[in-house]
Amino acid sequence: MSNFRTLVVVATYNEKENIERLLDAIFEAVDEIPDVDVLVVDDNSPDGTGRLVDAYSQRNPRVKPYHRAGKLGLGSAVLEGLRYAADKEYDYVVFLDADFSHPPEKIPLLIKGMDDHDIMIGSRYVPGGGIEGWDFKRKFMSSGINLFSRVFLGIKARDCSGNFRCLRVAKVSQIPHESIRSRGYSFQEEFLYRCQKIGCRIGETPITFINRKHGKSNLNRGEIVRSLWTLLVVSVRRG
Ligand SMILES: Nc1nc2c(ncn2[C@@H]2O[C@H](COP(=O)(O)OP(=O)(O)OP(=O)(O)O)[C@@H](O)[C@H]2O)c(=O)[nH]1
Ligand SMILES: [Mg+2]
Repeated sequence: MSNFRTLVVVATYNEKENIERLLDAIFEAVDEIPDVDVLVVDDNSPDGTGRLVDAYSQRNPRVKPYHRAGKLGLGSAVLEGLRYAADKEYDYVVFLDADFSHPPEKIPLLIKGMDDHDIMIGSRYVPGGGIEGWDFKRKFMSSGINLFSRVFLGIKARDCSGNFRCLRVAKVSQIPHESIRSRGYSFQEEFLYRCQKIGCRIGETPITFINRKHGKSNLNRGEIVRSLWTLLVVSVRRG
C-alpha cells in the first residue's frame, strides 16, 4: 500500500462556522498518510465559505478551492470532485460532509480498507456504528431509505445513504456520469447502485454520525420528495 495519492473532497454550502476547523481536523487525521490533498467544492455560499477556503489555501497549498457559480446540489458536487480526482490521477477519493457529522479521524481506516475493496463506507448501520443527536423522525426516514435501497435496488451495504466514503478512482470512473439521474440527496444510493452494477467490492467500517452543531441544514421536504422519486425511477427502470 505505497505510493498512492488521495484526494479528500468536501462539498460546502454555507459552512463558514465549520470549514476551517474541519480542514485542520482532516490534516491532523491524515498526518501519517503521504500525499493527501483536499478539494473544497463550494457553490458560491452566501455566507462567504468560499473566501475562507481561498485564504486557507494560501496558508496550505494542499487545499484546492473549487468555486461553482451557484447551488447545484450535493450529488453534482460529489461528481465534480470525482472528475477532478480522475483528471489529476488520484488513486483514492474520500468524501465527507463539512459539518463534522463524519469523524475525520476515521479517514485512515477507510483508506486502509481499500486494500481489498473498491469502496469503503463510513457506516452508521454496522455493529459498532451509530447516530448521535437525531430525533425519531430523522432515524425513521434514514432507516426507510436504506431498507428501500437494499430491497428495491439490491444494494449489498447497510449504509447506502451517507456521504462518508472512499472510492477507487480508476474503478468508479467506469460509470458514465450521464447515466446518473440524481443531483441531490438520492445521489448516494444511486451511485452505490451503479458501483455495485459494475462489480465494485463494497466494504463498511463503523462510525458514529454526529448531528450538525453549527450552521443550517440543506435538507428540506422538496429535496426528500425529489430524492424518493428519483430512486423509484431508478429501481423501476433498473438502469
Ligand atoms: N457544494 C454544495 N454542497 C452542498 C450542497 N448541499 C449540501 N451541501 C453540503 O453537503 C454536505 C451535507 O449537507 P447537510 O446540509 O449537512 O445535509 P444533511 O447532513 O442531510 O443535513 P443536516 O441535518 O443539516 O446535517 C454539507 O457539507 C453541505 O455543506 C450544494 O448544493 N452544493
Ligand atoms: Mg449534515
